[in-house]
Amino acid sequence: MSTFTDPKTIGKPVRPRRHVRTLTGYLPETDAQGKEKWPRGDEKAWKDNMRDVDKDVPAITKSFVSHVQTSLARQPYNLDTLGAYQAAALSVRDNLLVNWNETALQYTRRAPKRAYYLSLEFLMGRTLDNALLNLDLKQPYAQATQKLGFNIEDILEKERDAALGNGGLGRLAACYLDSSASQELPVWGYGLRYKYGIFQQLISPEGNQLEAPDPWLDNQNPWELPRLDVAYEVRFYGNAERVRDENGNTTDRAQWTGGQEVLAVAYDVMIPGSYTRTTNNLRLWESKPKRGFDLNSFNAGNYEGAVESSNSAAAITSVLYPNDSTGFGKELRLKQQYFWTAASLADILRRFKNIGKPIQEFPDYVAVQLNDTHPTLAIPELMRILLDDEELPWDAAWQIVTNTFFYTNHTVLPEALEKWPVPLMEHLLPRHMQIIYDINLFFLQSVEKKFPGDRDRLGRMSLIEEGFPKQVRMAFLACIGSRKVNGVAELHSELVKTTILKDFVEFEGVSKFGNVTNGITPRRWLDQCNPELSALISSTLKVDKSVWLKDLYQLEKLLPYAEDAAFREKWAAIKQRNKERLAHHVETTLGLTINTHAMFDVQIKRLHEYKRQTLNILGVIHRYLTLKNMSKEEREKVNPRVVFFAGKAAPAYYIAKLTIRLIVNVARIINADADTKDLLSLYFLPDYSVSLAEVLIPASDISQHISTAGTEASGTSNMKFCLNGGLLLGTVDGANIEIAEEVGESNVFFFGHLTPAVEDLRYQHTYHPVPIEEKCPALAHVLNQVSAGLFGDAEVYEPLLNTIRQGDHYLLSDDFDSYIAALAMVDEAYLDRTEWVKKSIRTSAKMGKFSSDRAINEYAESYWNIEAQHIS
Ligand code: 26V
Repeated sequence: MSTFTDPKTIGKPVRPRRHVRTLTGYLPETDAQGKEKWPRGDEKAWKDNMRDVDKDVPAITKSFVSHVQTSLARQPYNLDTLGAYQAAALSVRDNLLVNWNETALQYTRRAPKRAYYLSLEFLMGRTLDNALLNLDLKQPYAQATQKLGFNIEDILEKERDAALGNGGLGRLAACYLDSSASQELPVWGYGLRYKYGIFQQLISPEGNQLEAPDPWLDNQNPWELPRLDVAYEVRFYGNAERVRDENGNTTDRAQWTGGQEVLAVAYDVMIPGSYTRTTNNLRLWESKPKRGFDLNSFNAGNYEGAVESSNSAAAITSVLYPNDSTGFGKELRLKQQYFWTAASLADILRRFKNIGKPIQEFPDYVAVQLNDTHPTLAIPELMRILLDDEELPWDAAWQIVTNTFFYTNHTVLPEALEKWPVPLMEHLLPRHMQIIYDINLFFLQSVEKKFPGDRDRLGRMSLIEEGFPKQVRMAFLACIGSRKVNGVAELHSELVKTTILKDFVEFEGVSKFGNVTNGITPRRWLDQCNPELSALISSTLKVDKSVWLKDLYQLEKLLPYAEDAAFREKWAAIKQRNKERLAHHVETTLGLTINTHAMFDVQIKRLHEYKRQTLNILGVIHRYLTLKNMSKEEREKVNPRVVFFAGKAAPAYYIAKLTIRLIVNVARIINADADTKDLLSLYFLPDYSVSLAEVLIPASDISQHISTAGTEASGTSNMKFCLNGGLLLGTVDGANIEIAEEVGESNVFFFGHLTPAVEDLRYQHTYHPVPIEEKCPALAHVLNQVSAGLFGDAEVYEPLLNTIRQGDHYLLSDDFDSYIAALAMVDEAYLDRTEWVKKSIRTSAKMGKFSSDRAINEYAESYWNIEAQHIS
């Protein structure tokens, strides 16, 4: 397709064609009788030469060398490890393609109901190791590359993370894709192909976070397949004019014309299942100008104007928004959301139409999962297509829409609920704003019918929040436009029903609202990141990992081995080697030496006030001050501890950035204090990523999940640590609660106030504040030491400390004493190493529930109504 304007059409109105190219490749061509024309030519010539998956070392070696020679155009003598990574990746990709093509073909032939996971974020991390393990090809690839002079682990280290996400929400999407393929479910992901993923975090000499762009595509990406033949036009701005009927009255339909049109081009990423042929697809959209060049402007001598449209179109998918904090109100972010939902729906609709069923049956073939409210525009977009293009009556269209979508909520924090200014929506998406007003009108009429005269309720439930400007409440739109709504852990799902969507539960009935507790893929988060533990489990259970990795409840059979001293010794030795692996990593990347005989205490997650990294660092300071006051004899009884932090702060989140600065500077002081450094040291590891998590998690003795009760929807790293035999120190929040239910409260360290107390405590802070000195002297002392400049920059930290002294919205002063007591209990428990290792084994053994296979099967059965498709 030419990206240049055809001079003949300049200035002429062109009826927009949404779908630029039809993807013929997916549907086998048929003759007049409907019989498939395949194969063309000599069937034997095809079949004899079709590639299969390479399984043995000679075939793999041949494919590797052939990619070095041809795809990479390199000579063996100058091939470096990066080149070896590229050759290995291309060779693995060939294998994936065989399965991916077969999967697509069989789905097309069988036409089962499919589910689509719409997520603005997919935090995939690295692919090569995961693909090798899922294909069961790691051993032969290690052998083949070894023979050619490379170490497979060095090769794997060369890959850059695909970091197209901020945190838990994006990593969850990646785990769900792995589980969908592993469970042989016909599920595709749809997202955006950002040129820059989450920023790289640097730490300045003062301890400030600095951000640098993440040019992850610079070295080419062997894992994506550009599909230049799959492209859709997406419109922004312009005018929406209501269509009138023969009597001149306005109808539900409209024509949307003018404005800016850009192209969405598909890039496909193969998602291999574990020990199955099923290889699903993640389709990422890139924005391109519809016309690369405006010939009119160019001819008029306006070169800059001529390229402008191409710049603004390309900008849409240039960068991932790094905020899981703000970002609402930013036109480019809203453009991303519409660009992606419009292209994805057009693609889904085209695939549905290829089946040849009437549009009314759309929900029988398609389920669309909305990962948070980011893709909520898919609801008015599908309405627009059904009303304006398909010319369905309103009720029929709404019936289809509300049977197609499912909405997952990932936070109840009021400040995190997405709202878009009405003037911005009217400007950018005039037709969608009309539709939203219409949805709201019909919806509020039905509310009025059920609750006559309840004006407060209408105001509370309106999709439009009054104010200057008015705003569209996306969570409400997602809720009423979906078949079902779910939260991501039991407590969180209850909070969704009793707080933000309470009125909607009263109106629509409670059965629409459910829970699917999050999960994690044990392939990446145990087998890949902790191969020794995986091998020990297989040999102990005498079950091949291909079995227990896909039936994680089998880990329960480890329980009796907690009583077996020889097994405990092996278990503990693996933990020790993982600690050494982490220490080695820190030594080689940061040049720091770590005491691997200490307890490793880890908190790694996005920096957020509600996650309370501040509570942790203040606890570290408290420990330091306590140690300083001890006699030599007293110190000898103390359990050495190394505390690790890692995580990024949103670039504009001032308080979160100050917390990082405090951590870095506390580390500087205490790591240099000869009195205490053997007993307490502290590291902030910069640039947290999926790959760094894979090294940190298996090395942890204890990890911290210490959000203010009721604020962390689920958490998923808590599950990863526990699966790897780390114990959990946490509040009674999110999935911590369900972890404790599984492993037993005696195996976790809980502290802090419970969710029902939080509201009252906040009320007290606001209306009856008690000075910190009175309420929590230990905390007051710590704060005063920071204020006095013990860690330098006395005045710099005041805004951070004042969040606690004034208002204390996240209740640090209420939970500090019980937090310190819980840390003391951890110390005491660690002294009895035998008992500790038993707890570690029991914890890991009870993690079956938290496999993302369990979670994805719940979505498949209770939400999407899709079935597994075995690919032969
Ligand atoms: C956004 C905001 C914006 C304003 C400030 C506070 C705040 C807090 C969180 C967010 C992110 C909302 C969506 C999200 O990422 N939720 C995370 O989803 C994970 C997967 O379900 C879950 O494990 C985490 O607990 C939840 O925070």
